[in-house]
Amino acid sequence: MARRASPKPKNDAAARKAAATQAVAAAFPYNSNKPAEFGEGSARQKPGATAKVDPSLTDSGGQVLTTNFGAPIADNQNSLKAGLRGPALLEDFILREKITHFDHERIPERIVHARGSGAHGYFECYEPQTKVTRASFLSAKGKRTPVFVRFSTVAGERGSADTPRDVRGFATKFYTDEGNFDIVGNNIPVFFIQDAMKFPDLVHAVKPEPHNGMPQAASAHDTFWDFVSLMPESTHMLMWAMSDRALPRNFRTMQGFGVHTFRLVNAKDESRFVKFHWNPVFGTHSMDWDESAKLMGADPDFQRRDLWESIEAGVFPEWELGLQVFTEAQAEKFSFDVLDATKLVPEELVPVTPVGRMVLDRNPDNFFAETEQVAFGVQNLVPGIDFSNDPLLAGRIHSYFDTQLSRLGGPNFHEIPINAPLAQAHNNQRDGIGRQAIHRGRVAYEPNSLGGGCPFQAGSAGFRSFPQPMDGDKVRGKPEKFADHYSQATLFWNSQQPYEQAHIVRGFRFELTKVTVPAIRERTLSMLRNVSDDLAKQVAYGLGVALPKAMPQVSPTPRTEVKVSPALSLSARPGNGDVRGRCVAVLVAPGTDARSTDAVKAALAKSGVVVKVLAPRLGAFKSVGGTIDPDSTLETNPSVTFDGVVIPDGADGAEALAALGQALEFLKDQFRHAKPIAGLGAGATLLAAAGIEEDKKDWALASTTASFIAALARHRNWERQADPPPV
Ligand code: HDE
Repeated sequence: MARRASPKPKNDAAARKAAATQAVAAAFPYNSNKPAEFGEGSARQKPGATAKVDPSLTDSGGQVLTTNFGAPIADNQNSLKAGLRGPALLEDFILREKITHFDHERIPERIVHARGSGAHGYFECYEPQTKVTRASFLSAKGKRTPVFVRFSTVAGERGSADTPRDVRGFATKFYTDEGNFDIVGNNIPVFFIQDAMKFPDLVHAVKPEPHNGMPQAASAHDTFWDFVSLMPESTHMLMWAMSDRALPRNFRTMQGFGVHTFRLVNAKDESRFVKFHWNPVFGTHSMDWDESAKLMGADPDFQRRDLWESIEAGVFPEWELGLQVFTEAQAEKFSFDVLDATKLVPEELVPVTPVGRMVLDRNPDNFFAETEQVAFGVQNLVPGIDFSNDPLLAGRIHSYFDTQLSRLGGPNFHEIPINAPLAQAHNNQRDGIGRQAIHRGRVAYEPNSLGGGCPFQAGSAGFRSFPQPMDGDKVRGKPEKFADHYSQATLFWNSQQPYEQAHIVRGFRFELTKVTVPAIRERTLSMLRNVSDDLAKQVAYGLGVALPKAMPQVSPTPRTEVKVSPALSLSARPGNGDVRGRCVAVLVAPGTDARSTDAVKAALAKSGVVVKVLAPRLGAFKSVGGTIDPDSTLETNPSVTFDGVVIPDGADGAEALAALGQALEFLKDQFRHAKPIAGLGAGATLLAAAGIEEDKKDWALASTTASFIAALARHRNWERQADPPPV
């Protein structure tokens, strides 16, 4: 049918239409079709010398808006309609493309470790480790390898908070010149279970209960404790999970562990066992439970923010990679089985040798593209590193690749830029959803003559599995030493400082109080009796129950060659005294001495501390000795987000703050959470108003800026804490 010419509009209708079009344009002044003068992101695309450079980095600075297929878009505000007030048209491919893409923006979250944050950086080898491994990234002094690290909680969903009581994931991808090597570790060196067969049960037990979807990101509920109290092998891990290890202050002051025993293989094909350790240069630093609970409301992104802001501020998180290397003959003699992931190798038996350092110096450009799409896998090995027969590890070798097939939508996720190896991959795998590589030529098989035999096998330079001799029947079962569930739990308990033991007791008490079924509490207590009667008694007292009989044991004789291992206490790693990146509040009010405020700000800033001056309200005010211009308010900045607090001199300022409940609460929390507090001159009177008594033995109650900074370097004075807290 011939297209009918539209009737010429009457003059008054045409004028109305033009006016309406103008009105629409005026409502969207930013609807410009001029190129932008600058583009966000361009300043951030400065990968460090050793950082992995992604060829697909996209910067829209100065670019025109287009469809996904490159057609320039004239109007990004209005859908196509039949008349200004008429129906939208199906023909609007621009609208449909935009909405369709939006509809599919989410991918499934990780079944565990859903909430995480990552950063780029590099690993630098100290000395060649060629005696024990032929891994290329450990082969030369000063050799740098780009890395991407993702830290995570385990139980919470992607939108949950950063600071629940939980294990933290610590996954590192090394983009080595021989392919990617991943250490997919945790911040605790042991695990809940010994065999991958139990992993889905463990995760189902800890996740929100299926009938009501609660609680989020918490192990303090019946199903978790029901499961673990029926699985005595989890006792050792429970000791760690109830300790301050599960409450790290931030990622950069957390240890990391490969957990399983792996193998190192050298060029002569000699093999040794190895355990991987990450030790933070800033030292270890954990939180109080009350503090972490308050932080979940005050700033659910607390640890993510700390990582991001530290890197932006140039305070680069740093760890040393340490190896515990031992032979198979040594392992035979240990009282425990090195294939059992509920056991660690005490450092007294095998010392940790530092072999390199890792520095995180660049934030991701795009959270989804990098942190969300990164796919770690224990199966990503390079020549010179191999598996042990740990049955938990065996399940993981399958699980990571498998889960990523569905999470990232198909078998080509290795081509997503954050996952792609530095060196180009060459093999005869082809096609599949989302294929990026354009393979040239007609050969996709091996052997071939048409392609000159390429790509060809690497032979002895390639990855070769260590030819470990095998014997034994095909069975489902466990080796004998796996049956000792308590010796190392007791070793952990005996290696803690008294305040750490008190925190463990409180952890168990808190979680088991939330458990509603008395039999589950009782079963857990009977397990704890096998660790320490002292521990079990203290927990039972808090729960108001009598001590049950100890749980029967398969191997009741404690087996351990080490009675106390100081390295198991967080106090073993105070750090290097560096206070850079620590956050300190300076509380002021009209009457606070402006000179004292300026002096303390300057001294803290000089040490690299992030200072925030907090007042009852915003706006500069005239005070004693000058003007004070606060950075923010007490109302907006809860105490838990700071590492310490200073009250500058000035009697009237202290008095004004003492009349303010927020200021008193602020100080009480700082005190309760064992943080450094300084009352300078008359500022000290505010401490008394908050019920904080002068105590000469409390080294973290400072009266000068210098002693405050020294206390900050020591993190916290846990000795100060009383149970129940006095304030
Ligand atoms: Fe994982 N684990 N895991 N895990 N795990 C996953 O992989 C699994 C275990 C760890 O930031 C999943 O890509 C099984 C121990 C980290 O992306 C999944 C078993 C340790 C991360 C998986 C374990 C870990 C994961 C979920 C028992 C410490 C986050 C999404 C056999 C050594 C990595 C994914 C990241 C993630 C399986 C036990 C560490 C389902 C089957 C032990 C740090 O594949």
